Amino acid sequence: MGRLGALFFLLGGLGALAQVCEITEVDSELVERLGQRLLPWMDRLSLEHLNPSVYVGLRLSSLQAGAKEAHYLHSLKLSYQQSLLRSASGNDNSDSEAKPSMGQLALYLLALRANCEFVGGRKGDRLVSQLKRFLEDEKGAIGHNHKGHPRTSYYQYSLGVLALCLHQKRVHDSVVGKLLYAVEHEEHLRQAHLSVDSVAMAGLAFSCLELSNLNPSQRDRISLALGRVREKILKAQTPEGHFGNVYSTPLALQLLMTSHTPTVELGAACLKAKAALLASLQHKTFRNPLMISQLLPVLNRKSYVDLISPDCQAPRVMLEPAMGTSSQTQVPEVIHVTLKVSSILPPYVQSISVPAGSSLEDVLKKARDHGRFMYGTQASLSGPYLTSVMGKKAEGREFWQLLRAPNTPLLQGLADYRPRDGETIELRLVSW
Ligand code: B12
Repeated sequence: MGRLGALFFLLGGLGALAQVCEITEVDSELVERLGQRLLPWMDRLSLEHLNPSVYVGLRLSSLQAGAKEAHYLHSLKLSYQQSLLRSASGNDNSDSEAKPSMGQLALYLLALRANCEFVGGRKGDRLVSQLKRFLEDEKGAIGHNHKGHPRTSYYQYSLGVLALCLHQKRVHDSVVGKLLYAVEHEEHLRQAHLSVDSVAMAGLAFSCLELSNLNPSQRDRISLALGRVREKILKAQTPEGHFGNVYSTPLALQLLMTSHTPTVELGAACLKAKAALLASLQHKTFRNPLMISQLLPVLNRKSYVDLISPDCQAPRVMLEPAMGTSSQTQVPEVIHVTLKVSSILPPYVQSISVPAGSSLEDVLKKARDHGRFMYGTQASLSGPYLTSVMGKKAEGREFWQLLRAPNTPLLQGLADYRPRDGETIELRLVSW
């Protein structure tokens, strides 16, 4: 057999072995280092900073944070229940205080399931009714003819359906129907760069519904939609192996792992994606706690669908805080970043000097404190979200997009992206 023949033989063999989407064991040190990055975030216990996704990610991982983890759930319960129930009862005078959104309420319900709890009692029932109401409102916003859009997004809609399903709460066929329609006519989910995340979240919701059989009259449509989701995700694989981009790959893998229909294509695609993810872990691509929280379950071969019947007794390794690295005494090098805003009149262009390693948020702060630049942000589970620039607020379905000139959308937000010397960053008001 020639060399080429041997290669085909080997690849064929691998393909034949790898049929379902299996994530084989990952170097435990690598996983631990990833988990350690979550620990400092778990000390931030205000409503603005509490992140139910972090709790879910940790509980579905091979790691634990002992008492810190229990305290975190306790703080989540206090803050979320208080603020959600207050807004439900109409006794809410705290307009200035952000209330958890539909998706955040859904993630909170996931966190309860991750601790093997079912929502129950009077307070629990009110949370369930609130989430059902949110979904009904969103269904209304999409409209009978499916021409409208949810006020939040199909991603949050899917999270809502998933959360109720995990708690064995049935939603009306017409609510599931809107999500089915969106996947069947996928242009509704095609929101530029983020279609893979949204499709994967819809798939996780369908996968839960399929297993729980809560909407039996839609069984066949759900199975077909799941097939479409898988197909779409597989088609979105990049030559490096990511599904969509590096940050949508964890959710995509969570979804693919729920598939029990083995195909050679599926197994091979997952092997490639795992290799790509491992390579990015070496490069510390995953620093954002939300992103880490979506990845950790995958590295432990789990998905959100496992929250149907979570294993709360599974042994998990205790996380120890990372050793501090020696502080640098050298004066850091200064870099120059050009900040550009063309969506306003007159356009803004300014070169800003910051220490090397600064985040884009540091650049914006410097431009504001030492010039005429203005911007506003809003806290989110992914970090600070840019909401306004030079007094111009993104409204409705607009957002301030972050780009590296000339035209490359950034894959990270203000707090995480670190510009290089000489780079031009554009802030552009666009519709999604
Ligand atoms: C929907 C969505 C959007 C919508 C949000 C509007 C809306 N009404 O929903 C739009 C299209 C506007 C958007 C924009 C961006 N997004 Co986006 N988005 C998502 C998505 C699919 C779901 C977010 C969500 O609803 N989460 C659930 C709710 C409960 O959590 P939440 O915190 O309350 O949700 C809010 C925030 O997530 C915020 N938001 C959305 N995207 C981003 C990105 C960042 C960095 C921040 C800080 C906040 C933020 O909008 C949500 C609604 O208010 C995620 C996918 C994922 N895997 O998480 C990507 C995702 C979070 N987005 C991402 C990115 C990169 C961006 C942009 C920075 C792209 C760009 N180059 O401009 C911008 C944000 C720029 C800014 N102004 O700060 C990445 C983040 C990767 C990372 N390293 O952290 C993700 C993971 C997608 C991906 N695979 O690349 N996004």
